[in-house]
Amino acid sequence: MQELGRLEDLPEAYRAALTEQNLVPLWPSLRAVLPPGKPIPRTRPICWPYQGLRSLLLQAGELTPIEKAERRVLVLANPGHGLEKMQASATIYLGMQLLLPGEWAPAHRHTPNAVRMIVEGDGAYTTVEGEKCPMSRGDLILTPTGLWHEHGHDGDQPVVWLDVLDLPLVYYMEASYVTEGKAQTVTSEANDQAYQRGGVVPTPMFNRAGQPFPMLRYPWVDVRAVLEALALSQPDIEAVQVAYVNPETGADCQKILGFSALMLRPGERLQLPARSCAMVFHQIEGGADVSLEGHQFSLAEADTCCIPGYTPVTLANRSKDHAAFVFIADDAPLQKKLGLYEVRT
Ligand code: GTQ
Repeated sequence: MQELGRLEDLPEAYRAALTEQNLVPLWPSLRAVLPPGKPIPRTRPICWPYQGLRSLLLQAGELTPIEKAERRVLVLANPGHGLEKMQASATIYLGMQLLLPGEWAPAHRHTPNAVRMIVEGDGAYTTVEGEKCPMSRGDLILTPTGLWHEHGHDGDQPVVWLDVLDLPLVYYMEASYVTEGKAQTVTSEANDQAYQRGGVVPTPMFNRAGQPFPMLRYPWVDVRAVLEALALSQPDIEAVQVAYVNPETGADCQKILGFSALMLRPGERLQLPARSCAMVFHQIEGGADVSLEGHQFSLAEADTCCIPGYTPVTLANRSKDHAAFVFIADDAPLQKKLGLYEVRT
């Protein structure tokens, strides 16, 4: 590839004249913005083990009352982007949130989409647009763009969950903002029972639900049971994986980030081809090794890691006797909508 002229090759006075008129020559930066073959990611492969994080999060519970935090969260920040940017990848934000018994994180709504993957504790709930969604380990709860949400806790132990938001993207688009609100009135319990069984959806008076987010809570007991059944009934399937979708349309459950759950059968090693999207892996149960060029992370329960796009990765269940379960988040839905999605085999 042809080497291009550098900024220093240009006369000082010429450069000053350009700057004066807010102009920039492209050629010194062309290879940086259009690198050959594949992007140069800022996103580094990073692992955030839960145990160390957990003790700091519990300490935050003592240091900062909920009223002073609104959301008591430690952000899983990728140093490749700069910690202060609070992003795991170009589009993905990850945060571990702590709610103590009796605490309440007040209602608000915002433009970024969020999901929560419950990590530990019982008795907490998120109310989304009046729908009360109880939180148990492994449950996925959506709080899509524009929907009111608040968190409460009637149990007696700390509750921790992983927040996954498309905040870095929405912030970059200068489209991120919040509206504060009053406590919501609970109008219904989580609607997950209505979509218990694939292939049928409620049609009250022959009317299909028109709302964009008909299902807000995906209980882990159900997702886990589907994975177990899939592994049993289709032993030759390449990957025992299910996507979290909108049960009315079958499309990804959110527009920007995609979510799935993967079961690694005892002793299984799964090679994933390089895909253009960045990925996050969060261990729900068991232990898995995540290997990519130059890095290996040994995920234990509740550990989280991220990898940049265009990177082949191998996931291996460390146990020969027990299945391992991994929650995966990526930005494939966004990339597909933009026509940027690639799989390189
Ligand atoms: O729980 O609403 O981690 O608004 C970041 C922003 C959690 C939340 C985060 C938020 C929330």
